[in-house]
Amino acid sequence: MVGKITFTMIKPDAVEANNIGPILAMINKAGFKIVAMKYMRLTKEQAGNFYAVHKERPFYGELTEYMSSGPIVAAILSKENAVSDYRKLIGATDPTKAEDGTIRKQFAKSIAANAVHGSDSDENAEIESNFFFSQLERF
Ligand code: IDP
Ligand code: MG
Repeated sequence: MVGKITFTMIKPDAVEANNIGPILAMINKAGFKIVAMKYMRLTKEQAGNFYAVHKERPFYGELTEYMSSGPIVAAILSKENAVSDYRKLIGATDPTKAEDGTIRKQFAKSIAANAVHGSDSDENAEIESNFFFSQLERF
């Protein structure tokens, strides 16, 4: 499976703005299949564990506060070159720098509330998928 999956979250800003449906439509249209999916709210502690790699960054507190501020959709997606193709589909972290046609260009509100998460490597796609889903929850 290495190279074939990535992990995503539809973040609280996009859920609040009723953009779950349009974002899932873009994901499917780009050729990704949904392997696993759940609708849930992270505690601040869980968000802190998920983003532990960013612990030393100045925005860590803001990020974990924000990611636990409302429900999210977590999902595992599959496709050839899933990680890099999904990073292209979501666009730059800062939506003002994201290209036209990307999810963040269309739906992100700010650099923090930027609509979606996408794994940055095959290794992290595995780690992040395992953080949210058991084998029994994958199809
Ligand atoms: P990525 O989501 O594009 O991979 P990362 O650098 O891994 O970007 O940062 C993780 C998340 O932290 C971003 O998606 C965004 O929500 C938040 N973030 C990144 N940089 C900033 C910042 O400068 N201010 C506030 N939040 C930020
Ligand atoms: Mg990242």
